[in-house]
Amino acid sequence: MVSVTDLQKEHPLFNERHEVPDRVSKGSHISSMAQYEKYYRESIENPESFWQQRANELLTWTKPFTKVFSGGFENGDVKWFEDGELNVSYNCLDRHAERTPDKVAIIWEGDSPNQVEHITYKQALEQTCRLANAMKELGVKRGESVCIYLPNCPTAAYAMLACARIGAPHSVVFAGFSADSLADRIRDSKSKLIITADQSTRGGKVIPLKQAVDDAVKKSDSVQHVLLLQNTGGKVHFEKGRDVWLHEAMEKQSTTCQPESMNAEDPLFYLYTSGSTGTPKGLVHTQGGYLLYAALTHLWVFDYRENDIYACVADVGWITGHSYIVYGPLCNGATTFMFEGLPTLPDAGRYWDMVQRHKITQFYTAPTAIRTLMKFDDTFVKRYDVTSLRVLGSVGEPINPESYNEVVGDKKCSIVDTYWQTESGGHLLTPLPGATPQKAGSASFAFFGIVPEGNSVSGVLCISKPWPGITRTIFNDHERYMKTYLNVYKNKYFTGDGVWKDQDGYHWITGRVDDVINVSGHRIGTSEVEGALVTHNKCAEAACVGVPHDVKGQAIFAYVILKENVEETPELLAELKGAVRTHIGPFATPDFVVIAPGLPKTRSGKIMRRLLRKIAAGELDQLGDTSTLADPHVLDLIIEKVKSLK
Ligand code: 6R9
Repeated sequence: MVSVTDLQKEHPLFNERHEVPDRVSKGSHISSMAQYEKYYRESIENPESFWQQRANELLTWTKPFTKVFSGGFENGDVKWFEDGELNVSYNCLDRHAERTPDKVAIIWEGDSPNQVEHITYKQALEQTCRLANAMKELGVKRGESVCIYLPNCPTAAYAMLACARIGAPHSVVFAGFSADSLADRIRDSKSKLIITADQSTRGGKVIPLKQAVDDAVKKSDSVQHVLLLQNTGGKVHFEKGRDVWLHEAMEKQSTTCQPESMNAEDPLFYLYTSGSTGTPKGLVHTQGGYLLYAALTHLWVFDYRENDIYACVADVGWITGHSYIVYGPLCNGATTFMFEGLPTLPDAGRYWDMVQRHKITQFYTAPTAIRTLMKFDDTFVKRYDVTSLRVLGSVGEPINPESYNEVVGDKKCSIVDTYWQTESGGHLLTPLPGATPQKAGSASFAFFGIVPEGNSVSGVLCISKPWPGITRTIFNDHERYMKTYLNVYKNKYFTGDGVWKDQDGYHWITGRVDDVINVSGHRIGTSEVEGALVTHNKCAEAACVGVPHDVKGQAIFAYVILKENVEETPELLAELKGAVRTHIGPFATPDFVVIAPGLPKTRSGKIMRRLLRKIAAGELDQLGDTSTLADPHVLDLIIEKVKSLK
């Protein structure tokens, strides 16, 4: 087990703190540790008054709530503002369009730096209303889910907000998922409508979204209509009666649409995520608590101020895009930047070119993108003027922020290493840019209302009090919700991550303690990849583990057992990788596929992944206890095989 001393060795900067730059602290929402501590205490000792005040300051309610909080972890019946009503799209659009109609709500950049759009609050509201009306005409009713499978473009934001406007929970599926994964999600959420595009282009490559939808619809029986965005203009199959061009459907609609008054606890969206076992889970987030949590964390963690240009370069298909491209920033009336291209195109200076051109003040990305860029030379940053930046945010994996801060921030920015999950709706552990002295590699302290508890024996991270943004259930499977999150440790929410707290109270995340692999910040369940591999008719069994990777954080290492009399060939290895691409999507493709002579199993037949992980990482001196193996000889054969490949 990792000890604090090991960690100290691993992080030579464990005890070194970087003070907050004055230019960031001055005028910030939370500008000292004393202020953080005061508010934090209040949020824990008196949560009702803390959240009541924020809910009234940040949100506009159609019916005010009288009750702040009820329920708990014991029965998994957490409720926030349960008798309040509001409309999320009203909060994100109308009230800003009334006050500042011409303020830019969304800046979008496509694959090429020449593709730039500025969309004002007034325009965003009108487009959202037209789309909401079009969805109603196609028969979508309050409470019925809509699947969104779109590139990272303004239409995706309109689609989410249009769903929110009419009270239809959306299920956004990342456009990098394959037709099979899309079909699984449609089947589970029973969506009647899918909003998609003909194609998208990324790095000049065409991605056939409509084709994937056509294939997915064949495997699911709920879909009645497909609303189709003409994006590239490429030729696609068009099924009369089912498919409808989005521009035609929107053109004839009114630019106003009455927002539904929704109960705070009604579902706002489902978002599917991988766990250690079974099929992806449709996590349910609510209208009131989720929106408040996304808005408050956006405001304070990025220290958002009125004239900032805030950028999060994630994709709306992930929770980061939901909370920190769309809901948090728009609820706060911010200008939010959306990026559909690649960080390395036309060259590795793309992000910093965008920062210079748009005068971006907060920049939020995943460490993997920073690591990729740091492989290139500094001049890709240095040739641009990035002095508009105040806050550099990071999410998805631990980051060593040295290079991010020194090269990009020139030590004049604060780094916020934000630790959180799809389940949490927003940040759980994070520095506050104007207040928290940085320790490189630590997500530092709890956000307001969050009570982290490291179990001192195993070092797992649990949270002991409900917060407004927590997922309320797994769609259609509350039992699984209880089992996965709330019944693991009594009366606590279990994150699935390991953690250590140092003598100064800083938290250090040590990674997943379950069979979830984190590739470039994307969560992938080992069981899903294994399931995809065994669909190949020559694969008998598979076991996947994560191995450390310089750029991606972790890479997938797959051990495959072939059926009898099947020979290993380079073509077969390529086909096995292809099976994962087809069943999940290209981002889940294993970096290594090794045909193994067997798998190390206990006498009760459980695969000992711990051993497979050590072998994959080349840590043969750390195999530890192997006495429970049914056939210890298998281990030598696997080691021999892996060695022969290196
Ligand atoms: C927002 C998001 C969640 C998992 C989480 C943890 C890892 C996220 C991290 C981090 C270390 C950070 N993770 N942020 N690990 N430091 N700052 O990424 O959601 O896709 O659900 O992944 O990502 O393992 O449990 P999601």
